[in-house]
Amino acid sequence: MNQKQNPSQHKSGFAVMIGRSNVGKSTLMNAMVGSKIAITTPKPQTTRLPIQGVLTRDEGQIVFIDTPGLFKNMKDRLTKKLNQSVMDSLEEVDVLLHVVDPTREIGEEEKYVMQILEKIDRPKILVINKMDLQRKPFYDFYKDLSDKYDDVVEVSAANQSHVKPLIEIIFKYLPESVDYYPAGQLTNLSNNLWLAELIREKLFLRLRQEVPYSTHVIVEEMDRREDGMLYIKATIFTTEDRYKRIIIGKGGRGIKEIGQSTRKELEAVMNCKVFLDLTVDVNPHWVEQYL
Ligand SMILES: Nc1nc2c(ncn2[C@@H]2O[C@H](COP(=O)(O)OP(=O)(O)OP(=O)(O)O)[C@@H](O)[C@H]2O)c(=O)[nH]1
Ligand SMILES: [Mg+2]
Repeated sequence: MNQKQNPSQHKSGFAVMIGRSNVGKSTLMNAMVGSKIAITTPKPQTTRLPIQGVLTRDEGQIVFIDTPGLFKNMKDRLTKKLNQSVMDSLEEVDVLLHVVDPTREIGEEEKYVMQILEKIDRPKILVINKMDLQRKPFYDFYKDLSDKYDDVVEVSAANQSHVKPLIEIIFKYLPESVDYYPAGQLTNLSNNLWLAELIREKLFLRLRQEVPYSTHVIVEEMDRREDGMLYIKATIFTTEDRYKRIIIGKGGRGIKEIGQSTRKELEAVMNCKVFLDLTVDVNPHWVEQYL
C-alpha cells in the first residue's frame, strides 16, 4: 500500500465479473488490464478459479475478479466447485459486471445470475460483449434488461473496443481508498499457477469432448539455469488411463504439440529459451485434492 496516496482523492476497489460460460469474461478482463492474465478458449468452463487482474492508474486501482462461468442444473463435482467459487467471490465486491453474449438466447444461467445479482446491494453494470459480431439475434432482449442495472455498456473484448469507457464507468462506482496492490503487480496468480493455466489452455485448445475437463495441471519446478534457459517441470493429471493415452497421442505426438505450443508462447513472453518437461499422470481425485 502506498502511504503517499490520499484516500480522499484516490479510488480503489473490487469489480467482479460474473456471467455464464463463454461470454468473454476472461477476454474482457485481459483487455482491461492490458495483459494476458486469464486463459481464454472457445470451450465452456475454461476459467476454474477466481483470478484477479489489477489495473493501476493515477486516479486509483481496479482489482478485477474474473470468475468461472455459472452453470445451472449441472451436478458434477467440477461444476459444483466452480459455482461455489463464484459465490465466494461475491463476498467482498464494490461493483458487479454482468457480462452477456448477444449471440446466445437468455437462458437458465442468465436468469440465475440475475437472481444472484438482485440479492447483492451493490452497483451493477450490464456489459454486452461481442459487439463486433454481425449477427447478434438476442441483442434486443439483453437491451430490454437495462433498467435492472445502474449502467449498460456495449463492448468488444476481442477487438478491445469501448473498453476505455467501461473502465471510466467502473471508477465512478469505486469507493475512496488507497490501492490494494503495489503499482506494477498485475495479478494475484503466482508464476507457477499462471504457467499451469497456460498449459491447461493448450490442452483445452487441442483436446475434444470430455477429455479437457478430465485434466488438471501442476507446475512442480521452475528454475533459471546458468545458461539463461528457463527449466520447467509440470504434470498433467487426468482421471482415467484412456484419457492419458489420448493426451499423449500416437507416438507421443499429442503431448509434444501441447509442449511446443506452450513453449512458443512462453519464450515470446519471457524473452528466453524454455525447456518444458511435461508428464501425464492418472489421478481420479484431483477435483477434491486441488480445487
Ligand atoms: N467475436 C468475439 N469473440 C469474443 C469476444 N470476447 C470473447 N470472445 C471469444 O469467446 C470465447 C470465450 O471467451 P472467454 O473469455 O474464455 O469466455 P469466459 O466467459 O471467460 O468463459 P468461461 O471461463 O468458460 O466462463 C473465446 O473464443 C473468445 O475468443 C468478443 O468481443 N468478440
Ligand atoms: Mg473465463
